[in-house]
Amino acid sequence: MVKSLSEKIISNHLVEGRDKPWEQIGLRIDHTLTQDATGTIAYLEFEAMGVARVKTELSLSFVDHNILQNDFRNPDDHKYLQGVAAKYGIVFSRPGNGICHQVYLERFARPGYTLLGSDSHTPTAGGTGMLAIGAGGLDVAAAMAGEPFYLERQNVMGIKLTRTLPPFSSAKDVILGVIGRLGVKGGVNKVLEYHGPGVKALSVPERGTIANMGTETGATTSVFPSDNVTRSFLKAQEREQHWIDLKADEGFSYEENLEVNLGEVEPLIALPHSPDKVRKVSEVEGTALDQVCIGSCTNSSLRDLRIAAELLKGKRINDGVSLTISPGSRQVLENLIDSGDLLHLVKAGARIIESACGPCIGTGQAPSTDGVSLRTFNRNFEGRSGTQSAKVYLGSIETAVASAIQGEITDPRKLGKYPKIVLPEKVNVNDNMFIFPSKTPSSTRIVKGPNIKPLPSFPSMPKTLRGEVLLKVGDNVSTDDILPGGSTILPLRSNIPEISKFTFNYLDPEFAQRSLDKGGGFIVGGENYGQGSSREHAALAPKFLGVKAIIAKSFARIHFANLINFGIAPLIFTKKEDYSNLSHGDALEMEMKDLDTNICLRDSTKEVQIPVKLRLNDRQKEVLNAGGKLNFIRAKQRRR
Ligand code: MIC
Ligand code: SF4
Repeated sequence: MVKSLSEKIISNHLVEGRDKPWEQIGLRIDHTLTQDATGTIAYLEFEAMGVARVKTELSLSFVDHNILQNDFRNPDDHKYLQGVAAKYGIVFSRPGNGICHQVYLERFARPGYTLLGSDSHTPTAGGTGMLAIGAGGLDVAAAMAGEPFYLERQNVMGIKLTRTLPPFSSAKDVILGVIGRLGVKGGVNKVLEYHGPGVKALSVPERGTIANMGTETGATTSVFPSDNVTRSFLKAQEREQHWIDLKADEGFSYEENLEVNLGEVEPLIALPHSPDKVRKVSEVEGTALDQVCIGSCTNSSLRDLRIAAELLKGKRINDGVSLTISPGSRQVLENLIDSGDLLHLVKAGARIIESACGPCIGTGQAPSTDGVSLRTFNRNFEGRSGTQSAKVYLGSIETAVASAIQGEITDPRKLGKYPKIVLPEKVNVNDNMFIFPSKTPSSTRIVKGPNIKPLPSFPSMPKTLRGEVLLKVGDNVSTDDILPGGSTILPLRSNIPEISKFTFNYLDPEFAQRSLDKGGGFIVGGENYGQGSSREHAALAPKFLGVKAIIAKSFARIHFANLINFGIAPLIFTKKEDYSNLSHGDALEMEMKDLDTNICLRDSTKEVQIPVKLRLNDRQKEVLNAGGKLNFIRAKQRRR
């Protein structure tokens, strides 16, 4: 039977469920990764599982998000993570070593393997032909403890690439085009599988850019074949032995198809405040800019920064613009130093910042009031930059450089001749910033600073849910809306009671107190509720405040799983029109006894009954009934 590339990897890792079609399947996870902003909670959860050593082939813990050290809280988290890594057999990537996805791609990604990461951009590694999926920290902790990762039925969408990119169009424009076509929820429960003759014209970092931002369609993952380009990339990283040849079988026909003629790709840009508001750069040319930021896990590879350096060589950025550059990894930085490219960037006026997430998650470099910022990043949700009134555009390296020089959004094709860069056959590899697990784990001391609070515990699901509608929101509410990032809130990621106070901080600053005062209640959402980040805090904090169920038109995949993992019922309107029948303050009641699919929600304020659905499989029901996955796993261990 002919198979797609992702199905081949699935078959090799299937521990539960049938091979095809993909129904509920359990997958063996080879590698896991965490980052510090989701990692502290994930490791507290892992510790609570009582496992002596990780059971994966390789687990990694990165520090790249909360690297500002304004007080003791972030460095305390780093220390805790380092201790956990040493004790439980996890490789620790020190702060300053780079962004998890970029570093992982360079040093660890392996064609044919599975990776589960507590960050939504984990699919970046799909650029090397592996099945890399983002999930909540608890699912990653469970994978480290040897549990399978469960996945719903997925559709495999084939994206055929033909021809080659013209000068000044790049991988970022390819994926912006795909996001523009699919929208921010067009990829939910899909695997985007790239194929066709155009694939070979893209380097692995360019494939990484495309796979990275597939997340913005809501897709579960994106995957590229592993070919000779992959082989050269791994060889340059001194890892040729990890290469295998991997592609979909000849004659495989995808359930859905999309085609991108690379030869026709033009420079594209996403307008504020959503990655799918995609236009041609030429349509918004002339928009004045205050800031240009180059970096993030989407666009900060050696390829990207060498292009930026070549284009900025001998030029000076515009007086009205601040240009920041954060290299994706220390390896990228070292190679830029070695090739002399860093000098061109510095001389042109770029502010070089640490190899980390930085401005992407709003830790530093917030734009000015009403500031307009063009970023090579992947998300531009309102307020994410740290400035509520800022307008953030997303574009390619080429567009960012042309715009930084001109001080306004500029079509990069105006820069003249496209530089030809040749990536080194062998890069400078330096693994000094990794700390490998202790050989004497029993002597490792785990230090928990005062901001690291124990995980709250929650009771099992009651038979009846009662309460008020605490908040009603519209479509595409992101996890940044539910639990924002930024340098004030991020240091509280290890402290659930404190971080909970910031739930819906910008949309409804009174939400947290109201929820506590009313003993919890319900949230009503539109389509794609919980899009964006994998942060389980967006489920954990509402749970802590007493939220019992979310009633929405549809959910984003990772957030849906996180809600179940923390014992919040994710209910879907049976008839979408009923969304307008529920109002803030309505008193609701529903029976959860058997966790049936069809549930009747009684609104005693309006005296109406609204049918809703709880679409869960048996395992998810058990988890929800137990009051969350941690209770469920603990109970399972007690039975063993
Ligand atoms: C993001 O890009 O939103 C983050 C910050 O990397 C998140 C993880 C987090 O909130 O810690 C993600 O994408 O999962
Ligand atoms: Fe970090 Fe931004 Fe990538 Fe998230 S999207 S991992 S914050 S660089």
